[in-house]
Amino acid sequence: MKYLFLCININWSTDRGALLSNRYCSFKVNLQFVTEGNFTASFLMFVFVQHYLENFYQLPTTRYRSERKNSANVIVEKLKEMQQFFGLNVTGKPNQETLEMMQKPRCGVPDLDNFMLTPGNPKWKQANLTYRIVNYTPQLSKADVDTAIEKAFQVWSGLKAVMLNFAFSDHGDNSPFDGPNGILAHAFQPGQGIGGDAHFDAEETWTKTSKNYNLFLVAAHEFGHSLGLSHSSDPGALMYPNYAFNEPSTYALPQDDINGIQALYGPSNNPIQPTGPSTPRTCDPRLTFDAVTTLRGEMLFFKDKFFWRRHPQIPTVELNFISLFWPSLPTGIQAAYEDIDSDQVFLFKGKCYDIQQDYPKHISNYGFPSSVQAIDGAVSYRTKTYFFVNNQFWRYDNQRQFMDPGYPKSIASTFQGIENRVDAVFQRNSKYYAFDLNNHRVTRVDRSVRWLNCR
Ligand SMILES: [Ca+2]
Ligand SMILES: [Ca+2]
Ligand SMILES: [Zn+2]
Ligand SMILES: [Zn+2]
Repeated sequence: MKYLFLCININWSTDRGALLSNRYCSFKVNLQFVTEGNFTASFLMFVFVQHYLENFYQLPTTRYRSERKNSANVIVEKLKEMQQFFGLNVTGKPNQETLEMMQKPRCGVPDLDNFMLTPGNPKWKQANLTYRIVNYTPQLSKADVDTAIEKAFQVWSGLKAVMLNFAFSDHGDNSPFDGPNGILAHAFQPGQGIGGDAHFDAEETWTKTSKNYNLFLVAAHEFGHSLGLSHSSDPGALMYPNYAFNEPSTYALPQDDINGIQALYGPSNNPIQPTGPSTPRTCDPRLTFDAVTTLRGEMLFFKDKFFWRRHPQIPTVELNFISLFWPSLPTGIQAAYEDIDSDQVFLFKGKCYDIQQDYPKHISNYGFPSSVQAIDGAVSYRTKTYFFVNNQFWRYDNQRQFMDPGYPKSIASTFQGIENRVDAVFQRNSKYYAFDLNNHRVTRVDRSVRWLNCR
């Protein structure tokens, strides 16, 4: 497998991306990335940050603020803990990336630190796990709630525990909810009384779809706490504190959570140990990308159900679920390019792409013969779009909306040193970058993970 990065003249801009999504195939997505709005270095921001750290990082609460001697120092230290947990640049300052992270909807259970298990590792000893739904949300039918909770329960199947209560209410446990968004739910670690119970903010909109917030996904997360797990800093884990949508019908418990639960309750009795999807490691030198594109000055690197987002002004390259920004986009995007003139991003999967919001289109619209099953990589450069398919490439004229005559040509004949298939292509600056990932060797410039700011 080879990477080819064709890189030419991109204008860095601070503009935030706008893309629009679709089912299957390919997609033009229109999405407003979360911004910090008017959260400048103001009093409001200070209160917001303080509140977050009190809730999730054990910053002493308001009551004791007067007793806080070096309270500024305490806040800096707690901020650093939070930044460390989320893999952000550890500055101790409430910079843009930190504020964005703090504004994401999440679980109400504190993050403490990187330990997978709740301190003291409380767990259940009983053999039969049962639960009771104490009350229901008016936003979903009783049957839908039952189904979501049952399915969430089964995510962790094969375990032992005790009677757990699921409640949608405000509920007198000294952890009040906060209205729509923010904290979605919380749960208690194994123990007497309230131990293992899970509570859901009744003011959220609960759904069984990709719309915020999918009850099954939140319940499955809370149930992990009920069993004794605490938060994981793996952004692909179910026990990651922030909410992210994942398709419920195909949901499989991620490996990080399997490791966590097995550390607590031991391996499965099944001769074949369960395995789950792993999160790609950002600086793994063997990392390959499914597709790469620029987007209004940012760069997006797609891999399975994840993507990295590289912003010119933000030193940390953020790994996210694709679904976090585009809930209806499929995983495994195969190619992507930005057409700067029309300010659109086109994404490809199999024989499909889409430039409208509603229906995916067929790649034959570009003039590909029916023998082309999928696009390996695509990039737009000076009114032309180059499509890479196996060892050949096509050139499409964006203005005439026609495939240029004389194509396909062999990749090797034009792009010397790139003889095999291309994984992903993008453009930037006036340079040409090539990576031979088959031999783990760079043919020009640098390793691919350099794009993720790895050393
Ligand atoms: Ca809430
Ligand atoms: Ca590809
Ligand atoms: Zn949680
Ligand atoms: Zn509660």
